[in-house]
Amino acid sequence: MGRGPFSGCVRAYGRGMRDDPRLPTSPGFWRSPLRSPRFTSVLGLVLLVGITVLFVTGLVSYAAYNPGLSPVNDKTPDKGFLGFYLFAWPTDPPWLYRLNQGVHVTLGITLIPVLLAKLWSVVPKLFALPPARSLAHALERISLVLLVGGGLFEFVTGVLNVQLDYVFPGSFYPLHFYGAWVFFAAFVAHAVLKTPAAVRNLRRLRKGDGEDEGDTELVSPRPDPPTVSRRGALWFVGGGSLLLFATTVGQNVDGPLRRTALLAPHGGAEPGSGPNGFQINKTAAYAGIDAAERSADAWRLVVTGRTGTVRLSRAELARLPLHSSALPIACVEGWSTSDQWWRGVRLRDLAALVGHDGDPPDVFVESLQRHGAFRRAALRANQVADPRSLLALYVNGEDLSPDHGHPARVIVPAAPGVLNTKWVARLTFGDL
Ligand SMILES: Nc1nc2c(c(=O)[nH]1)N[C@H]1C(S)=C(S)[C@@H](COP(=O)(O)O)O[C@H]1N2
Ligand SMILES: [Mo]
Repeated sequence: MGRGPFSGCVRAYGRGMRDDPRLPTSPGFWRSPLRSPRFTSVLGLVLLVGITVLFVTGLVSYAAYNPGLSPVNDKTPDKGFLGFYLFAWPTDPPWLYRLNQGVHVTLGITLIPVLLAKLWSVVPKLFALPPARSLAHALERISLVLLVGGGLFEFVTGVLNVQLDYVFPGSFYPLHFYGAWVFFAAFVAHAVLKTPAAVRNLRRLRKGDGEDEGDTELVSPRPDPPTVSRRGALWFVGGGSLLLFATTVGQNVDGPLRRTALLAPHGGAEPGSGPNGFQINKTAAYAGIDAAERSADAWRLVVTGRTGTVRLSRAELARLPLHSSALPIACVEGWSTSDQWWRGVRLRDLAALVGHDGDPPDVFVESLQRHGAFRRAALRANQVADPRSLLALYVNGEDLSPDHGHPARVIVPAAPGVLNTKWVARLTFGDL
């Protein structure tokens, strides 16, 4: 900094802003007696665990799409080395994606009050002057911008996607994926710096003695009289989380409990109250499926493989050996069904029809649908080979309804809903 009269003026001005309790840049502006390193520590440690679980389940969810298999599965094609961890998604246990995504979305929603309380508890630091005391302090504050901005961004994009159903057509995945890496990098740096003191604060809190450690600037120099204890405030935050949890988690089970999911788009009354009686993601009308194209006269399944192409009517498919599997639908948006009883032709038997006996390859699945991100999908050889993987014609003892994918749909154990293509028209077997 220069030494001229101007810099003296800036310093005096800065001091004024720090001392005038009408301005948020002054510690005296912040009156809540609740703010303290301990209060922040408790919330921070909850987020340390919770956000780590969110990050891991989020990355796992991306792997479940098998994005490395085919560009049609990959909603984040420019990821580069950030895809280093991808692996071939297994088919066991069959509830794997249901659990992963249920945890990811339910926990994310449950943590919202904790995140907001944590941000509230440190907000005076956002305004603290001087903006930077040293290079290290400047770097720390920049990392906090990434931390707070990244955290808000991830929670907002996640909630909007779940609640408003693909509000960012095509772009939710890259936004949420890259946002997660930025956020988590800042989060790790922050956790390394802050966790030791937070743990010590929590120990002292349990023992009820000792001084707070850490950012004493969090403590208001002229607190208002307390209207609620810190413990009471923590219960309030926890109660808010519990309420969100209780009104969300029901979207993962069929039956009357689903109605408890008051805040979830797939809670409440079952949209699939028709013959098949379970949740529908996109209806046939929404996907632009023409009833005439599904009719017995018009529809043929086109199966292509090593030995050429066969065309099968629905009646011909129904005369092939049929098998049953009890499998859920589990959507990336965090809702799922209980097991449904699917009946149809094994994918590996269809592979065998076109020359892939014994050791089936990958398959590329295309639907009648003409537009939309999920009209086609690729499945890996391990998914095709699993005897529970079906091209289903029936569900729960009835013909598939138009909304659940009539004439035929894919159902694969442990796969995300996105890979269970409805209104299938074409299967192309071969290594992708
Ligand atoms: N052709 C096609 N198949 C599709 C979709 C789609 O939009 N088009 N949506 C997928 C998604 S995201 C999910 S969660 C499941 C939902 O199946 P359901 O509507 O039978 O419950 O279907 C999948 N199959
Ligand atoms: Mo989905």
